Amino acid sequence: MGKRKLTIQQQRRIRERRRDGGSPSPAEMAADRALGPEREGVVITRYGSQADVLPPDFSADDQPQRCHIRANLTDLVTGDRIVWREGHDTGVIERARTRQTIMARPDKQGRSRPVAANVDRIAVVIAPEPRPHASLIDRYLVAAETQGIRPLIILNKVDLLTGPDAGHLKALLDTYAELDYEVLRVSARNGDGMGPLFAYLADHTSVLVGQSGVGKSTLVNILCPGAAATVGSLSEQAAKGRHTTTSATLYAMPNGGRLIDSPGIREFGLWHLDTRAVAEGFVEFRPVLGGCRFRDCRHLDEPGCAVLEAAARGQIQARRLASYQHIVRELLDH
Ligand SMILES: Nc1nc2c(ncn2[C@@H]2O[C@H](COP(=O)(O)OP(=O)(O)O)[C@@H](O)[C@H]2O)c(=O)[nH]1
Ligand SMILES: [Mg+2]
Ligand SMILES: [Zn+2]
Repeated sequence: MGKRKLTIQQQRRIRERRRDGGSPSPAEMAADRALGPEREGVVITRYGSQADVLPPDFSADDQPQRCHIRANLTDLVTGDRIVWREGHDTGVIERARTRQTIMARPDKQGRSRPVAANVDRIAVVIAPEPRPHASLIDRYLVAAETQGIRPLIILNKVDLLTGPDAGHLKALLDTYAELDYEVLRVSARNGDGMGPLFAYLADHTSVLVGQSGVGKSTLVNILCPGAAATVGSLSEQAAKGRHTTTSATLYAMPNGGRLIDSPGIREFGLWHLDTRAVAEGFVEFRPVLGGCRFRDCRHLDEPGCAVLEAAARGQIQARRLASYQHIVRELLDH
């Protein structure tokens, strides 16, 4: 094979990319020759038509390669598995592998925008300060459950746990423990409980969700030594006001775990769900969901509702039912 000739495979690849199916131009052939062989990779961060890429088994010290994204791969996001080819300066992402999961948020027009792919652990972070809203926790739990992911609850800032707040918070967390949610108590400040958290996230791709100020970025920086997530509410507010699309980043934990830090993950919620999916997301509703008199029961005030009856018997916590009804009423209002 001559030095200046493309392999049949390279020619086919170039032809496939061209809308008219014509032969590759000399410039296209030259560009293709400058690229390395196809490799498996993962998207670290997306920047418009480019993305930073690393091999799937990357570690914290590896420098990502900037790659052009082929025009047909419009919705690639952080965490996506891809096939790419190294270049001198800029590489190319050729193909996307099938996703296992996708987390999305609404854009300004209310359309679903993917933000993170292949996440298989979602941790809801709360703290004594800012005070947790139980209904917000429920929202995150439901959003995770509907992805088929059993979420973990992290109580961060246990170093601040004193006085009457401690009892209030314990009662709240007990209600989740009753529902079989794993609850880990940690302090990013003094390192308490970080060992079990590391272990829980090992070999998984995780995201931390939760209110601003609970310590998500601080935790990311401890869990992933190479990360430089911005800590502090001021910078977060500044980022929010800038209206730029803040991009998610995939970081490596030393134990093989991966963590996606996404400023937009706060909006990760329920806006795209129907009432049936929300009810399914309340795990304790599941055993009775088939038992309502009406097949399309929304469990608000319908007669013969098995969920309302279970709540009346004390089988479903009143607070969780109220939370469910609040979410559904909001969805129905849209
Ligand atoms: N006392 C205490 N403060 C913490 C802890 N973790 C984070 N913080 C502080 O909480 C504030 C918000 O943290 P940040 O990571 O930006 O929260 P995020 O908005 O959830 O990303 C910062 O001032 C952190 O220093 C902790 O475990 N204990
Ligand atoms: Mg943050
Ligand atoms: Zn019902």
